[in-house]
Amino acid sequence: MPSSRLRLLLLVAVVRGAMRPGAVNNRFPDDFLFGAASASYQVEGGWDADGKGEGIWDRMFHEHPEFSRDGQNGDVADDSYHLYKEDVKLLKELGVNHYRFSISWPRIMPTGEANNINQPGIDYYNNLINELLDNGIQPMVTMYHWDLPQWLQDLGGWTNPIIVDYFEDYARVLYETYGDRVKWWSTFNEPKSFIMGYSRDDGLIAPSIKKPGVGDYLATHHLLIAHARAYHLYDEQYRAKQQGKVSIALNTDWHEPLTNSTEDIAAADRAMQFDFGLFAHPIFSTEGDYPPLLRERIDNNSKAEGRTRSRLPVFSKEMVEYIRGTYDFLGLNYYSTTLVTSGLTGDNPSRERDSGIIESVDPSWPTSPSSTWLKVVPWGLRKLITWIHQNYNAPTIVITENGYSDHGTLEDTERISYYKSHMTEVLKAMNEDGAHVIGYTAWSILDNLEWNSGYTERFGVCYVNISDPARPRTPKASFYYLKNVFQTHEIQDTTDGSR
Ligand code: GBE
Repeated sequence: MPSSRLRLLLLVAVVRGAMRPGAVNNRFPDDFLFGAASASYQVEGGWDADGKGEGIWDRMFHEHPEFSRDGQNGDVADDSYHLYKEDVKLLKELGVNHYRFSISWPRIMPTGEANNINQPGIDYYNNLINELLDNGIQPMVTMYHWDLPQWLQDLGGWTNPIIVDYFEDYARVLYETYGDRVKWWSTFNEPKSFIMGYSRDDGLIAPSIKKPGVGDYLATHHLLIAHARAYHLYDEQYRAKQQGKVSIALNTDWHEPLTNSTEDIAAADRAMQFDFGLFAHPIFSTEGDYPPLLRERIDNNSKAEGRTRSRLPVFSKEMVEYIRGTYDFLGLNYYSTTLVTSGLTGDNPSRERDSGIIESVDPSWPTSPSSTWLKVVPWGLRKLITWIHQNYNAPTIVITENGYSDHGTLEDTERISYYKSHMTEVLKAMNEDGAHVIGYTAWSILDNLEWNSGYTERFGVCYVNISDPARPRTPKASFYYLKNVFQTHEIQDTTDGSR
């Protein structure tokens, strides 16, 4: 029996809406949306099938096979271009509400230009969408999960302001063609990840442009405008008729101060602003524009480097207003957490150096056996959700990715623990911190091409045998575990994926 003081506190929390009455941390609301995710380059294959154009990842891996840890690339991948009906069968068996997949821009527009449409590419996504709907699954579509048409990259890709027009044309084709059936749109997946294609000094991320502290900010600037264009286009021409939602999927690690010193607390805040605020503040904050802290630091550093203008481009007042508020929900991808202290590291200049932070991990955190970066820190997800809730106007959040990698075992107990502990933290953020989370999407339905890690790092709840040209898929224990949760809306205590 709770003490009367505790009962009073609970009552206050319920009244203030900070808690769902009767909610417990192992049960999701009845209308909560469960799903699974993938991305075009990672699963489709058919890299030049039926008139598809070359994408920047095709170009990079063909020129640099050594950029892949096991020599695998997206030429065939899971062959979902041909096997999509099998994928839908698995998704149905898993019991998802939605399938989050991305459209390959060069598959439907080989050069990226809207006057150059590849009909078989258009048909492929029509078939996939119709197959999903026939099986009671909602398509949740990402417009851009990093596979830019090479033709547009040859013009500078995301560093050329003209890309914004091309992206708007692309978005128009998508709404026009699929918007009658697609009600969930994300413009971009993980800007923080793909802008590294314009900055990393190892060139491992397509298009391998090594311009740290310049190329990445330019790309950021243009993708934010492109996002807003696609949002306003929907608002002005499609929303009334199609009644869907448009947003963006952002990712970050949670950044925890290394110690509770004032300096480390400030450093952790800087890390959050550089990794997340850079993209979130212009769209989700009350004031809009880049975070003032970034404006100040990057402007100062640029001045000290003898530049006449900041490496972080400037939005006009009109543009700040144009971008601000362009969301119907916030898509959030979370995998891991880091510890942060202050210090200078990285290329000079670089976004890393501008941020003035040094990251580490706690050696006691469990690690994925196949990953260099994935430490298992479930509480980081709750802190992240709650931080977003408090800093960006309590947005409606869909967890658009969360998942765990290993070498591909079918008895994937660790993956089950990962899902279980992370879903529990989502519930705590909802029930105890009042965050508005309406959906959770597992990454990934299938083992797939994990970018530079190839198939050495596998995130699927289904195993894919890539030695077999038929690419057979086999559900892992985690598949059955998630199926149970998705069906009952209750987090099961077992870790054996009872079949
Ligand atoms: C997401 O990225 C992606 O949306 C998805 O496509 C991907 O398959 C999935 O998560 C799993 O990774 O030591 O510098 O080489 C840094 C997650 C690389 C964010 C890995 C880039 C995590 C950003 C590692 N990170 N990624 S290192």
